[in-house]
Amino acid sequence: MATLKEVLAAKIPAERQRAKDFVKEHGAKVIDQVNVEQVYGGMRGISCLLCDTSSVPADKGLIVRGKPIADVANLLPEEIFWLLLTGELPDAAGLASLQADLAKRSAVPDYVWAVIDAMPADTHPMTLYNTAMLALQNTSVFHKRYNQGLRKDDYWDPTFEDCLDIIARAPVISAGIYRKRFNKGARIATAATGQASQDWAANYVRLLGISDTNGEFTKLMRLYMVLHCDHENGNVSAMATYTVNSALSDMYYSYTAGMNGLAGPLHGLANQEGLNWILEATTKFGGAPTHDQMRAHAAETLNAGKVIPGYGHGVLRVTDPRFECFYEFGKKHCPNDPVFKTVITVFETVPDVLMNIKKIKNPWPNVDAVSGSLLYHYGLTESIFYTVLFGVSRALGVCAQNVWARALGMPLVRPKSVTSEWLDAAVNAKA
Ligand code: AMX
Repeated sequence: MATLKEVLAAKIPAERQRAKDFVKEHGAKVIDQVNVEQVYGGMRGISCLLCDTSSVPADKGLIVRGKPIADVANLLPEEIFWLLLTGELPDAAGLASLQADLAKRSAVPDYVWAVIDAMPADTHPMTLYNTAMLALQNTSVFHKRYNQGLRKDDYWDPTFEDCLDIIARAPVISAGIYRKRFNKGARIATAATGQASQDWAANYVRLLGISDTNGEFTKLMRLYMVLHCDHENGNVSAMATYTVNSALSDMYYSYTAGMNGLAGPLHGLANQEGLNWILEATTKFGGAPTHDQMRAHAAETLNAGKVIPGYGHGVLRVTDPRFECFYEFGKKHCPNDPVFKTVITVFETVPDVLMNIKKIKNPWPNVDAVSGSLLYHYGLTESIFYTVLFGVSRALGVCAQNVWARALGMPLVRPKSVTSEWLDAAVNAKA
């Protein structure tokens, strides 16, 4: 049986050589161009980042290492992490070794809890989560080994070590935050070393302390952790992580940089906002709204100059397949839940409303339009915690991306900015 690290290590030399040869042979070939609109438009659509862990074609949505997300949605998040990193799935022994390794690494030092305890009780869970993660920076293997003198070819190795520590500790930290922030009682102890009988997401459910008598919530959490794992490299959290890591800031600095971006309402916070927007409608109309009431609710939001959370996307131009996976789960397990029923009503009305607004490029739902309703159904009702769950899952993707970035020796990210004056001159020169 080969461990994840051994499988990965075996792949790196060939990939490194391939990248080197590719740049040598094709380095000067033009693959894309930049127009003025893109400079003013968040660099939308410029193909200029390498990411092999996943891709997001506008008409298909998330593809993980060549596999459409719906085809791998029933796998465990640890299997997906293995896939993201190696392009392969683990055998049973490999998976068990990864689960045992994660369990072994999951201890969180006491001082981290003291930091959390010192923060104001009403702090947003994302701030608590990021602070705790950043507080762990002094445990970074990369930081330590870099200071001792590390060859560039070896950067990936301590980055991998930090990534596994982050993934192992993320559920423990976030569950501890959940229990404290929402007065759920004392933190639940992690499994003793060597007793890792549970998978990563099932263990997370146990640590959160949410009752799951029929196992459905655990199924949902496994799915949740898979669906949010990665979304290529151009999104705010992945690109922020990648940019910071390119400066050889270790993964604690890098991952938390990305998570600060995930905390924005146009990105990961949309799952919190999405549920709240639906609950607002049910409160306003005294129950599950009718289609007409939902259209009125949408119009009111838009007229107030706000966005409809969970709808639209920077890249996608179809319904997000991650939405579809959750939607199927809801239809199977909680079709009569009033909040989930409202998600259905929104799906049946809002795209038409948005289609009538010319500037909106994608009227279809993204993952954040539905995820909250399912968590809510199983008793995880504190919507301000939802982005933390997203962040725990996203650790899988950004970790895999940056282990590979260091393995390939990707340099410091440093695009060129231009002044308005320069742009003016460039446009006039073309004219
Ligand atoms: N409701 C209202 N207006 C919307 C909208 C929505 N759901 N989606 C896009 N628009 C507006 C934009 O705000 C923009 O208006 P502006 O020109 O006045 O600023 C205009 O339509 C054009 O936007 P776009 O090109 O279609 O999208 P974008 O690439 O600029 O933005 C996104 C993408 C996701 C930020 C946007 O669709 C949005 O704000 N959606 C709601 C928030 C959301 O669901 N975010 C989660 C995305 C997925 C994720 O990261 N988790």
